[in-house]
Amino acid sequence: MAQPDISHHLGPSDSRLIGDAHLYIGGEWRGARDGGTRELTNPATGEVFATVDEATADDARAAISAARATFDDGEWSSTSVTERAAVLRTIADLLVRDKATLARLETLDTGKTLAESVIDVDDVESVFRYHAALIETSADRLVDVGDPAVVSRVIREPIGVCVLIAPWNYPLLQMSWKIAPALAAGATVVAKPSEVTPLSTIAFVRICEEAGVPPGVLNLVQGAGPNIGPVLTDSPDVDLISFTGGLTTGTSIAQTAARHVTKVALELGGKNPHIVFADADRESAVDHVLTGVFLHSGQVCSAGTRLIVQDDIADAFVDDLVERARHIRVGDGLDPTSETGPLVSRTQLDKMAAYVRSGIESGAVLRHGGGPPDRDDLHPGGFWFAPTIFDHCTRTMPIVREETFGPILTVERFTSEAQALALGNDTSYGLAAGVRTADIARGERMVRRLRHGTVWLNDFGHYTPRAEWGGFGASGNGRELGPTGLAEYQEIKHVWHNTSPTPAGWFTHREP
Ligand code: TXE
Repeated sequence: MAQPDISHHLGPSDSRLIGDAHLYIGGEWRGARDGGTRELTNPATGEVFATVDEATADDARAAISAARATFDDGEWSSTSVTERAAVLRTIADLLVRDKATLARLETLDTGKTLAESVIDVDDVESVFRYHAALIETSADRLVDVGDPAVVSRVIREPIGVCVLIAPWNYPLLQMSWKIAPALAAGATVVAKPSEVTPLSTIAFVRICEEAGVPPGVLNLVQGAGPNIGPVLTDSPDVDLISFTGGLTTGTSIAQTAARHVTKVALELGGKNPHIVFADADRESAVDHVLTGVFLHSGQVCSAGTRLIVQDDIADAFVDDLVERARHIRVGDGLDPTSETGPLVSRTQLDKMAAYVRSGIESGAVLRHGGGPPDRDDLHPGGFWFAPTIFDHCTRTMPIVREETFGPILTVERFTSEAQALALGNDTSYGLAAGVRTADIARGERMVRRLRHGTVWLNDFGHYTPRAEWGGFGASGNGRELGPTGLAEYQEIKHVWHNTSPTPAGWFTHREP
Protein backbone atom coordinates (compact mmCIF):
# COMPACT_ATOMS: atom_id res chain seq x y z
CA MET A 1 0.00 0.00 0.00
CA ALA A 2 1.23 3.52 -0.82
CA GLN A 3 2.63 5.44 2.13
CA PRO A 4 0.46 8.41 3.15
CA ASP A 5 1.82 11.80 2.06
CA ILE A 6 2.89 13.56 5.25
CA SER A 7 4.42 16.60 3.56
CA HIS A 8 2.88 19.95 4.44
CA HIS A 9 2.94 20.98 0.80
CA LEU A 10 0.58 20.11 -1.98
CA GLY A 11 1.59 16.88 -3.70
CA PRO A 12 0.72 15.75 -7.26
CA SER A 13 -2.58 14.10 -6.31
CA ASP A 14 -3.61 17.15 -4.22
CA SER A 15 -2.82 19.47 -7.13
CA ARG A 16 -4.60 17.24 -9.62
CA LEU A 17 -7.81 17.43 -7.60
CA ILE A 18 -7.62 21.18 -7.06
CA GLY A 19 -6.56 22.08 -10.60
CA ASP A 20 -5.02 25.37 -11.57
CA ALA A 21 -8.12 27.58 -11.63
CA HIS A 22 -10.49 27.82 -8.70
CA LEU A 23 -13.60 29.68 -9.75
CA TYR A 24 -16.21 27.61 -11.54
CA ILE A 25 -18.80 29.71 -13.31
CA GLY A 26 -21.25 28.51 -15.95
CA GLY A 27 -19.31 25.27 -16.36
CA GLU A 28 -15.94 26.94 -16.89
CA TRP A 29 -12.93 26.85 -14.56
CA ARG A 30 -11.17 30.18 -14.44
CA GLY A 31 -9.21 32.65 -12.37
CA ALA A 32 -10.40 36.00 -11.08
CA ARG A 33 -11.09 38.83 -13.52
CA ASP A 34 -8.41 40.96 -11.89
CA GLY A 35 -6.01 38.02 -11.43
CA GLY A 36 -6.40 38.24 -7.64
CA THR A 37 -5.31 35.34 -5.45
CA ARG A 38 -5.18 34.44 -1.75
CA GLU A 39 -2.49 32.55 0.12
CA LEU A 40 -3.50 29.70 2.41
CA THR A 41 -1.75 29.05 5.69
CA ASN A 42 -1.15 25.62 7.14
CA PRO A 43 -2.34 25.70 10.78
CA ALA A 44 0.31 23.19 11.87
CA THR A 45 3.22 25.31 10.62
CA GLY A 46 1.89 28.82 10.13
CA GLU A 47 3.42 28.68 6.64
CA VAL A 48 1.83 29.44 3.30
CA PHE A 49 1.27 26.20 1.41
CA ALA A 50 -1.14 27.04 -1.41
CA THR A 51 -2.59 29.90 -3.40
CA VAL A 52 -6.14 30.08 -4.73
CA ASP A 53 -7.93 32.45 -7.05
CA GLU A 54 -9.99 35.08 -5.30
CA ALA A 55 -13.18 36.29 -6.98
CA THR A 56 -13.99 39.92 -7.63
CA ALA A 57 -17.47 41.34 -7.12
CA ASP A 58 -17.98 40.97 -10.89
CA ASP A 59 -17.04 37.28 -10.70
CA ALA A 60 -19.60 36.82 -7.95
CA ARG A 61 -22.23 38.57 -10.07
CA ALA A 62 -21.33 36.34 -13.02
CA ALA A 63 -21.80 33.26 -10.83
CA ILE A 64 -25.26 34.41 -9.77
CA SER A 65 -26.19 35.18 -13.40
CA ALA A 66 -25.04 31.70 -14.47
CA ALA A 67 -27.04 30.04 -11.71
CA ARG A 68 -30.09 32.19 -12.52
CA ALA A 69 -29.96 31.52 -16.27
CA THR A 70 -29.46 27.79 -15.70
CA PHE A 71 -32.36 27.61 -13.30
CA ASP A 72 -34.64 29.65 -15.54
CA ASP A 73 -33.99 27.52 -18.61
CA GLY A 74 -35.66 24.73 -16.65
CA GLU A 75 -33.55 21.87 -17.91
CA TRP A 76 -32.01 20.87 -14.58
CA SER A 77 -35.03 21.72 -12.44
CA SER A 78 -37.23 19.51 -14.61
CA THR A 79 -34.93 16.47 -14.73
CA SER A 80 -36.54 13.40 -13.22
CA VAL A 81 -35.76 12.61 -9.61
CA THR A 82 -34.28 9.33 -10.84
CA GLU A 83 -31.73 11.23 -12.93
CA ARG A 84 -30.82 13.60 -10.12
CA ALA A 85 -30.55 10.76 -7.62
CA ALA A 86 -28.20 8.96 -10.02
CA VAL A 87 -25.95 12.03 -10.19
CA LEU A 88 -25.90 12.24 -6.38
CA ARG A 89 -24.93 8.58 -6.13
CA THR A 90 -22.15 9.04 -8.68
CA ILE A 91 -20.82 11.92 -6.58
CA ALA A 92 -20.86 9.58 -3.57
CA ASP A 93 -18.92 6.94 -5.52
CA LEU A 94 -16.30 9.47 -6.59
CA LEU A 95 -15.95 10.68 -3.01
CA VAL A 96 -15.01 7.13 -2.07
CA ARG A 97 -12.48 7.00 -4.91
CA ASP A 98 -10.84 10.31 -3.89
CA LYS A 99 -11.28 9.94 -0.14
CA ALA A 100 -7.58 9.91 0.77
CA THR A 101 -6.79 13.06 -1.19
CA LEU A 102 -9.88 14.92 -0.01
CA ALA A 103 -9.09 14.06 3.60
CA ARG A 104 -5.51 15.23 3.19
CA LEU A 105 -6.63 18.54 1.70
CA GLU A 106 -9.02 19.03 4.61
CA THR A 107 -6.25 18.40 7.12
CA LEU A 108 -3.80 20.72 5.35
CA ASP A 109 -6.42 23.49 5.35
CA THR A 110 -8.06 23.09 8.77
CA GLY A 111 -5.36 21.40 10.83
CA LYS A 112 -7.73 18.65 12.02
CA THR A 113 -6.37 15.13 12.31
CA LEU A 114 -6.41 12.93 9.25
CA ALA A 115 -8.64 10.46 11.11
CA GLU A 116 -11.25 13.21 11.58
CA SER A 117 -10.94 14.28 7.95
CA VAL A 118 -11.54 10.71 6.77
CA ILE A 119 -14.68 10.53 8.93
CA ASP A 120 -15.80 13.84 7.42
CA VAL A 121 -15.48 12.49 3.87
CA ASP A 122 -17.35 9.32 4.88
CA ASP A 123 -20.09 11.53 6.31
CA VAL A 124 -20.23 13.59 3.12
CA GLU A 125 -20.69 10.39 1.14
CA SER A 126 -23.59 9.38 3.43
CA VAL A 127 -25.16 12.79 3.03
CA PHE A 128 -25.24 12.35 -0.76
CA ARG A 129 -26.58 8.80 -0.60
CA TYR A 130 -29.25 9.88 1.88
CA HIS A 131 -30.45 12.76 -0.29
CA ALA A 132 -30.53 10.52 -3.36
CA ALA A 133 -32.87 8.16 -1.52
CA LEU A 134 -34.90 10.98 0.01
CA ILE A 135 -35.66 12.72 -3.26
CA GLU A 136 -36.60 9.43 -4.91
CA THR A 137 -39.15 8.67 -2.21
CA SER A 138 -40.60 12.19 -1.89
CA ALA A 139 -44.24 12.28 -2.90
CA ASP A 140 -46.86 14.93 -3.58
CA ARG A 141 -49.64 15.28 -1.02
CA LEU A 142 -53.21 14.80 -2.16
CA VAL A 143 -55.84 16.88 -0.38
CA ASP A 144 -59.45 15.76 -0.22
CA VAL A 145 -61.52 18.91 -0.87
CA GLY A 146 -64.85 17.10 -0.81
CA ASP A 147 -65.50 17.33 -4.55
CA PRO A 148 -64.72 14.19 -6.55
CA ALA A 149 -64.22 16.32 -9.68
CA VAL A 150 -61.33 18.18 -8.08
CA VAL A 151 -57.82 16.83 -7.79
CA SER A 152 -56.09 18.99 -5.19
CA ARG A 153 -52.43 18.34 -4.62
CA VAL A 154 -49.54 20.00 -2.88
CA ILE A 155 -46.34 19.72 -4.87
CA ARG A 156 -42.77 20.72 -4.14
CA GLU A 157 -40.61 22.52 -6.65
CA PRO A 158 -36.96 23.58 -6.52
CA ILE A 159 -36.64 26.94 -4.79
CA GLY A 160 -34.42 28.50 -7.47
CA VAL A 161 -30.95 30.00 -7.05
CA CYS A 162 -29.24 29.17 -3.75
CA VAL A 163 -26.23 30.97 -2.33
CA LEU A 164 -24.44 28.58 0.02
CA ILE A 165 -21.90 30.03 2.43
CA ALA A 166 -19.86 27.67 4.59
CA PRO A 167 -17.38 28.06 7.45
CA TRP A 168 -13.88 26.70 8.07
CA ASN A 169 -14.39 24.11 10.81
CA TYR A 170 -16.06 21.39 8.70
CA PRO A 171 -15.53 22.92 5.25
CA LEU A 172 -16.65 20.04 3.06
CA LEU A 173 -19.16 18.50 5.43
CA GLN A 174 -21.03 21.76 6.07
CA MET A 175 -21.04 22.50 2.36
CA SER A 176 -22.39 19.01 1.61
CA TRP A 177 -25.34 19.57 3.95
CA LYS A 178 -26.28 22.42 1.60
CA ILE A 179 -25.21 21.22 -1.85
CA ALA A 180 -26.74 17.74 -1.57
CA PRO A 181 -30.31 18.91 -0.84
CA ALA A 182 -29.98 21.79 -3.34
CA LEU A 183 -29.01 19.39 -6.16
CA ALA A 184 -31.56 16.81 -5.05
CA ALA A 185 -34.31 19.43 -5.15
CA GLY A 186 -33.29 20.62 -8.63
CA ALA A 187 -32.10 24.05 -7.51
CA THR A 188 -29.01 25.81 -8.83
CA VAL A 189 -26.15 26.95 -6.64
CA VAL A 190 -23.48 29.53 -6.02
CA ALA A 191 -21.20 28.03 -3.38
CA LYS A 192 -18.73 30.06 -1.34
CA PRO A 193 -16.48 28.15 1.02
CA SER A 194 -14.61 29.93 3.78
CA GLU A 195 -11.62 31.82 2.40
CA VAL A 196 -9.59 30.13 5.14
CA THR A 197 -10.32 26.56 3.97
CA PRO A 198 -11.42 26.41 0.32
CA LEU A 199 -9.42 23.43 -1.00
CA SER A 200 -11.73 20.49 -0.31
CA THR A 201 -14.67 22.36 -1.82
CA ILE A 202 -12.72 23.13 -5.00
CA ALA A 203 -11.82 19.44 -5.30
CA PHE A 204 -15.39 18.46 -4.56
CA VAL A 205 -16.85 20.72 -7.26
CA ARG A 206 -14.49 19.06 -9.76
CA ILE A 207 -15.92 15.74 -8.60
CA CYS A 208 -19.45 17.04 -9.17
CA GLU A 209 -18.47 18.12 -12.68
CA GLU A 210 -17.10 14.64 -13.38
CA ALA A 211 -20.26 13.08 -11.93
CA GLY A 212 -22.36 14.86 -14.54
CA VAL A 213 -23.71 17.95 -12.79
CA PRO A 214 -24.50 20.12 -15.85
CA PRO A 215 -22.72 23.45 -16.48
CA GLY A 216 -24.25 26.37 -14.58
CA VAL A 217 -25.99 24.21 -11.97
CA LEU A 218 -23.18 24.36 -9.43
CA ASN A 219 -21.05 27.50 -9.46
CA LEU A 220 -18.14 28.19 -7.17
CA VAL A 221 -16.58 31.44 -6.03
CA GLN A 222 -13.76 32.08 -3.59
CA GLY A 223 -13.19 35.08 -1.42
CA ALA A 224 -13.52 36.89 1.85
CA GLY A 225 -17.04 37.51 3.11
CA PRO A 226 -16.72 41.28 3.38
CA ASN A 227 -15.51 41.47 -0.26
CA ILE A 228 -17.98 39.32 -2.18
CA GLY A 229 -20.52 38.58 0.58
CA PRO A 230 -22.64 41.68 -0.09
CA VAL A 231 -22.89 40.81 -3.81
CA LEU A 232 -23.99 37.27 -2.98
CA THR A 233 -26.50 38.22 -0.32
CA ASP A 234 -27.97 41.43 -1.74
CA SER A 235 -29.37 40.18 -5.03
CA PRO A 236 -32.93 39.94 -6.34
CA ASP A 237 -31.76 36.96 -8.41
CA VAL A 238 -31.14 34.80 -5.35
CA ASP A 239 -34.00 32.79 -3.83
CA LEU A 240 -32.30 31.26 -0.80
CA ILE A 241 -29.20 32.00 1.23
CA SER A 242 -28.04 29.15 3.43
CA PHE A 243 -25.31 30.26 5.80
CA THR A 244 -23.30 28.53 8.50
CA GLY A 245 -20.95 30.70 10.48
CA GLY A 246 -20.78 33.26 13.25
CA LEU A 247 -23.69 35.11 14.84
CA THR A 248 -22.50 38.58 13.80
CA THR A 249 -22.08 37.62 10.15
CA GLY A 250 -25.37 35.70 10.13
CA THR A 251 -27.28 38.63 11.56
CA SER A 252 -25.90 41.00 8.96
CA ILE A 253 -26.68 38.55 6.13
CA ALA A 254 -30.29 38.28 7.35
CA GLN A 255 -30.58 42.08 7.36
CA THR A 256 -29.16 42.37 3.84
CA ALA A 257 -31.33 39.56 2.50
CA ALA A 258 -34.46 41.20 3.90
CA ARG A 259 -34.13 43.92 1.24
CA HIS A 260 -35.28 41.43 -1.40
CA VAL A 261 -37.32 39.22 0.95
CA THR A 262 -34.81 36.46 0.16
CA LYS A 263 -35.31 33.34 2.24
CA VAL A 264 -32.48 32.79 4.71
CA ALA A 265 -31.46 29.63 6.57
CA LEU A 266 -28.91 30.22 9.33
CA GLU A 267 -26.77 27.95 11.49
CA LEU A 268 -24.92 30.24 13.86
CA GLY A 269 -23.23 28.01 16.38
CA GLY A 270 -23.99 27.50 20.04
CA LYS A 271 -22.94 27.59 23.66
CA ASN A 272 -23.88 24.08 24.50
CA PRO A 273 -24.48 22.72 28.00
CA HIS A 274 -23.45 19.21 28.99
CA ILE A 275 -25.38 18.43 32.18
CA VAL A 276 -24.07 15.64 34.40
CA PHE A 277 -26.17 14.33 37.31
CA ALA A 278 -24.44 12.56 40.19
CA ASP A 279 -25.97 9.20 39.25
CA ALA A 280 -24.55 9.21 35.69
CA ASP A 281 -22.12 6.50 34.70
CA ARG A 282 -18.86 8.18 35.67
CA GLU A 283 -16.45 6.66 33.18
CA SER A 284 -18.53 7.40 30.09
CA ALA A 285 -19.53 10.83 31.45
CA VAL A 286 -15.92 11.95 31.90
CA ASP A 287 -14.99 10.53 28.52
CA HIS A 288 -17.87 12.18 26.65
CA VAL A 289 -17.44 15.55 28.35
CA LEU A 290 -13.81 15.46 27.28
CA THR A 291 -14.54 14.42 23.70
CA GLY A 292 -17.54 16.74 23.46
CA VAL A 293 -15.44 19.82 24.08
CA PHE A 294 -11.90 18.99 22.94
CA LEU A 295 -12.52 17.11 19.67
CA HIS A 296 -11.23 19.22 16.76
CA SER A 297 -9.83 21.52 19.46
CA GLY A 298 -13.34 22.70 20.30
CA GLN A 299 -13.94 24.24 16.87
CA VAL A 300 -17.33 22.59 16.62
CA CYS A 301 -20.65 24.42 16.66
CA SER A 302 -22.16 21.75 18.92
CA ALA A 303 -19.14 21.46 21.24
CA GLY A 304 -20.17 20.84 24.84
CA THR A 305 -18.30 23.82 26.21
CA ARG A 306 -20.37 24.26 29.39
CA LEU A 307 -20.09 21.42 31.86
CA ILE A 308 -22.96 21.73 34.34
CA VAL A 309 -22.26 19.15 37.02
CA GLN A 310 -24.09 18.17 40.21
CA ASP A 311 -22.44 19.47 43.40
CA ASP A 312 -22.01 16.07 45.08
CA ILE A 313 -19.58 14.83 42.43
CA ALA A 314 -18.25 18.09 41.02
CA ASP A 315 -14.80 18.20 42.66
CA ALA A 316 -13.92 14.60 41.89
CA PHE A 317 -15.39 14.86 38.38
CA VAL A 318 -13.30 17.92 37.53
CA ASP A 319 -10.19 16.22 38.95
CA ASP A 320 -10.81 13.28 36.62
CA LEU A 321 -11.27 15.61 33.67
CA VAL A 322 -8.06 17.51 34.39
CA GLU A 323 -6.15 14.24 34.67
CA ARG A 324 -7.52 13.03 31.33
CA ALA A 325 -7.01 16.43 29.62
CA ARG A 326 -3.32 16.39 30.61
CA HIS A 327 -2.83 13.37 28.38
CA ILE A 328 -4.63 14.64 25.26
CA ARG A 329 -2.08 14.65 22.48
CA VAL A 330 -2.35 17.93 20.59
CA GLY A 331 -0.27 17.74 17.43
CA ASP A 332 0.10 17.92 13.70
CA GLY A 333 -3.00 16.53 12.01
CA LEU A 334 -0.83 14.56 9.58
CA ASP A 335 0.91 12.78 12.49
CA PRO A 336 -1.15 9.64 13.19
CA THR A 337 -0.35 9.85 16.91
CA SER A 338 -2.08 13.24 17.26
CA GLU A 339 -5.50 13.13 18.92
CA THR A 340 -6.45 16.69 18.06
CA GLY A 341 -4.91 19.34 15.83
CA PRO A 342 -4.02 23.03 16.08
CA LEU A 343 -6.50 25.89 15.85
CA VAL A 344 -7.37 26.93 12.33
CA SER A 345 -5.79 30.38 12.35
CA ARG A 346 -3.87 32.95 14.31
CA THR A 347 -7.15 34.83 14.69
CA GLN A 348 -8.66 31.90 16.59
CA LEU A 349 -5.47 31.51 18.63
CA ASP A 350 -5.57 35.18 19.67
CA LYS A 351 -9.25 34.81 20.47
CA MET A 352 -8.54 31.91 22.85
CA ALA A 353 -5.79 33.86 24.58
CA ALA A 354 -8.23 36.73 25.10
CA TYR A 355 -10.85 34.37 26.55
CA VAL A 356 -8.31 32.92 28.97
CA ARG A 357 -7.49 36.43 30.20
CA SER A 358 -11.19 37.17 30.48
CA GLY A 359 -11.83 33.97 32.45
CA ILE A 360 -9.08 34.73 34.93
CA GLU A 361 -10.16 38.37 35.30
CA SER A 362 -13.75 37.34 35.96
CA GLY A 363 -12.70 35.01 38.80
CA ALA A 364 -12.90 31.55 37.19
CA VAL A 365 -10.29 29.05 38.38
CA LEU A 366 -7.93 27.88 35.62
CA ARG A 367 -7.38 24.17 36.28
CA HIS A 368 -5.60 23.21 33.08
CA GLY A 369 -4.21 24.66 29.85
CA GLY A 370 -4.61 28.32 29.07
CA GLY A 371 -1.91 28.48 26.39
CA PRO A 372 0.18 26.30 24.07
CA PRO A 373 0.64 22.67 25.13
CA ASP A 374 3.75 21.86 27.11
CA ARG A 375 5.68 20.18 24.27
CA ASP A 376 8.86 21.12 22.48
CA ASP A 377 8.43 18.95 19.39
CA LEU A 378 5.66 21.01 17.77
CA HIS A 379 6.37 23.34 14.86
CA PRO A 380 6.94 26.77 16.42
CA GLY A 381 4.78 28.47 13.79
CA GLY A 382 1.68 26.30 14.41
CA PHE A 383 -1.47 27.61 16.07
CA TRP A 384 -1.28 25.38 19.16
CA PHE A 385 -3.57 25.64 22.12
CA ALA A 386 -3.91 23.13 24.94
CA PRO A 387 -7.22 21.78 26.25
CA THR A 388 -8.25 24.33 28.84
CA ILE A 389 -10.50 23.85 31.88
CA PHE A 390 -11.97 26.66 33.99
CA ASP A 391 -13.68 25.60 37.22
CA HIS A 392 -16.04 27.60 39.46
CA CYS A 393 -17.58 29.54 36.61
CA THR A 394 -20.78 31.54 36.89
CA ARG A 395 -23.43 32.32 34.34
CA THR A 396 -22.47 36.00 33.98
CA MET A 397 -18.89 35.35 32.84
CA PRO A 398 -18.18 36.02 29.12
CA ILE A 399 -16.44 32.61 28.85
CA VAL A 400 -19.76 31.03 29.88
CA ARG A 401 -21.99 33.20 27.73
CA GLU A 402 -20.04 33.66 24.48
CA GLU A 403 -19.19 31.07 21.88
CA THR A 404 -15.43 30.71 22.36
CA PHE A 405 -15.10 28.20 19.50
CA GLY A 406 -11.95 26.63 20.86
CA PRO A 407 -10.77 24.09 23.45
CA ILE A 408 -12.11 25.86 26.55
CA LEU A 409 -14.38 24.04 29.00
CA THR A 410 -16.18 25.98 31.72
CA VAL A 411 -17.57 24.24 34.81
CA GLU A 412 -20.74 25.34 36.61
CA ARG A 413 -22.37 23.45 39.49
CA PHE A 414 -25.95 22.72 40.45
CA THR A 415 -27.84 21.03 43.27
CA SER A 416 -31.38 20.40 41.96
CA GLU A 417 -32.89 19.27 38.67
CA ALA A 418 -34.68 22.61 38.36
CA GLN A 419 -31.37 24.42 38.69
CA ALA A 420 -29.72 22.20 36.10
CA LEU A 421 -32.54 22.94 33.68
CA ALA A 422 -32.42 26.68 34.32
CA LEU A 423 -28.67 26.74 33.72
CA GLY A 424 -28.98 24.58 30.60
CA ASN A 425 -31.49 26.99 29.12
CA ASP A 426 -29.67 30.11 30.27
CA THR A 427 -28.09 30.94 26.91
CA SER A 428 -29.14 33.08 23.99
CA TYR A 429 -28.13 30.16 21.75
CA GLY A 430 -29.92 26.81 21.53
CA LEU A 431 -28.09 24.45 19.22
CA ALA A 432 -27.35 21.34 21.29
CA ALA A 433 -27.33 20.00 24.83
CA GLY A 434 -26.31 16.82 26.61
CA VAL A 435 -27.82 15.23 29.71
CA ARG A 436 -26.27 12.37 31.65
CA THR A 437 -28.26 10.52 34.29
CA ALA A 438 -29.17 6.97 35.25
CA ASP A 439 -32.73 8.13 36.02
CA ILE A 440 -34.59 7.59 32.74
CA ALA A 441 -37.68 9.54 33.78
CA ARG A 442 -35.58 12.53 34.80
CA GLY A 443 -33.62 12.28 31.56
CA GLU A 444 -36.81 12.39 29.49
CA ARG A 445 -38.13 15.35 31.55
CA MET A 446 -34.94 17.24 30.80
CA VAL A 447 -35.08 16.35 27.11
CA ARG A 448 -38.58 17.83 26.90
CA ARG A 449 -37.72 21.09 28.60
CA LEU A 450 -34.30 21.91 27.19
CA ARG A 451 -34.61 24.60 24.48
CA HIS A 452 -32.02 23.22 22.07
CA GLY A 453 -32.24 21.82 18.54
CA THR A 454 -30.51 18.55 19.45
CA VAL A 455 -30.48 16.90 22.87
CA TRP A 456 -28.27 13.90 23.60
CA LEU A 457 -29.29 11.74 26.54
CA ASN A 458 -26.37 9.71 27.89
CA ASP A 459 -24.42 10.36 24.72
CA PHE A 460 -22.89 13.36 22.98
CA GLY A 461 -21.99 14.69 19.58
CA HIS A 462 -23.67 12.24 17.22
CA TYR A 463 -25.80 13.19 14.27
CA THR A 464 -27.31 11.41 11.28
CA PRO A 465 -28.24 12.84 7.88
CA ARG A 466 -31.70 11.36 8.47
CA ALA A 467 -32.47 13.69 11.39
CA GLU A 468 -32.83 17.47 11.33
CA TRP A 469 -29.99 19.68 12.57
CA GLY A 470 -30.34 23.30 13.64
CA GLY A 471 -30.93 25.59 16.55
CA PHE A 472 -33.37 27.44 18.73
CA GLY A 473 -32.85 31.12 19.58
CA ALA A 474 -29.69 32.83 18.34
CA SER A 475 -28.38 29.53 16.95
CA GLY A 476 -30.31 30.32 13.81
CA ASN A 477 -33.37 29.38 11.88
CA GLY A 478 -34.36 26.65 9.49
CA ARG A 479 -33.01 23.12 9.64
CA GLU A 480 -30.43 21.16 7.69
CA LEU A 481 -30.65 17.42 6.93
CA GLY A 482 -33.69 15.18 7.25
CA PRO A 483 -36.87 15.86 5.25
CA THR A 484 -37.12 19.39 6.72
CA GLY A 485 -33.61 20.15 5.47
CA LEU A 486 -34.57 19.17 1.94
CA ALA A 487 -37.76 21.26 2.22
CA GLU A 488 -35.64 24.40 2.73
CA TYR A 489 -34.62 24.02 -0.92
CA GLN A 490 -38.16 23.64 -2.20
CA GLU A 491 -41.10 25.90 -2.84
CA ILE A 492 -44.55 24.57 -2.11
CA LYS A 493 -47.29 24.88 -4.68
CA HIS A 494 -50.94 23.97 -4.28
CA VAL A 495 -52.55 22.75 -7.51
CA TRP A 496 -56.35 22.78 -7.71
CA HIS A 497 -57.39 20.84 -10.80
CA ASN A 498 -61.07 20.73 -11.67
CA THR A 499 -61.51 17.79 -14.00
CA SER A 500 -65.10 18.71 -14.78
CA PRO A 501 -65.42 22.51 -14.98
CA THR A 502 -68.81 24.19 -14.50
CA PRO A 503 -69.66 27.89 -14.14
CA ALA A 504 -68.88 29.39 -10.74
CA GLY A 505 -72.48 30.59 -10.51
CA TRP A 506 -71.82 33.47 -8.12
CA PHE A 507 -72.69 36.52 -10.25
CA THR A 508 -76.05 35.55 -11.55
CA HIS A 509 -77.66 38.99 -12.02
CA ARG A 510 -78.22 39.92 -15.70
CA GLU A 511 -79.60 43.24 -17.18
CA PRO A 512 -83.12 42.83 -18.42
O1 TXE B 1 -16.93 33.34 10.80
P1 TXE B 1 -17.79 34.04 9.68
P2 TXE B 1 -15.45 33.61 11.27
C1 TXE B 1 -18.27 31.38 14.88
C2 TXE B 1 -17.16 31.12 15.88
C3 TXE B 1 -16.04 31.91 15.32
C4 TXE B 1 -16.78 33.12 14.79
C5 TXE B 1 -16.06 33.93 13.76
O2 TXE B 1 -17.54 31.62 17.14
O3 TXE B 1 -15.08 32.26 16.27
O4 TXE B 1 -17.96 32.59 14.25
O5 TXE B 1 -15.55 33.07 12.76
C6 TXE B 1 -18.42 34.24 5.21
N1 TXE B 1 -21.41 38.12 3.71
N2 TXE B 1 -18.37 30.31 13.92
O6 TXE B 1 -15.13 35.05 11.30
O7 TXE B 1 -17.31 35.43 9.40
C7 TXE B 1 -16.99 33.84 5.40
O8 TXE B 1 -16.23 34.18 4.27
C8 TXE B 1 -21.39 36.84 3.31
C9 TXE B 1 -19.39 29.34 14.16
O9 TXE B 1 -14.56 32.76 10.47
O10 TXE B 1 -19.19 33.88 10.09
C10 TXE B 1 -17.16 32.35 5.64
O11 TXE B 1 -17.36 31.69 4.38
N3 TXE B 1 -20.54 35.93 3.81
C11 TXE B 1 -19.60 28.47 13.03
C12 TXE B 1 -18.44 32.28 6.45
O12 TXE B 1 -19.12 33.51 6.20
C13 TXE B 1 -19.68 36.32 4.74
C14 TXE B 1 -18.48 28.09 12.19
C15 TXE B 1 -18.23 32.13 7.93
O13 TXE B 1 -17.44 33.17 8.40
C16 TXE B 1 -19.64 37.65 5.21
C17 TXE B 1 -17.52 29.15 12.02
C18 TXE B 1 -20.58 38.57 4.65
N4 TXE B 1 -20.64 39.84 5.04
C19 TXE B 1 -17.47 30.19 12.90
N5 TXE B 1 -18.66 37.74 6.14
C20 TXE B 1 -20.64 27.39 13.16
N6 TXE B 1 -21.92 27.76 13.18
O14 TXE B 1 -20.32 26.22 13.19
C21 TXE B 1 -18.09 36.53 6.27
N7 TXE B 1 -18.71 35.66 5.41
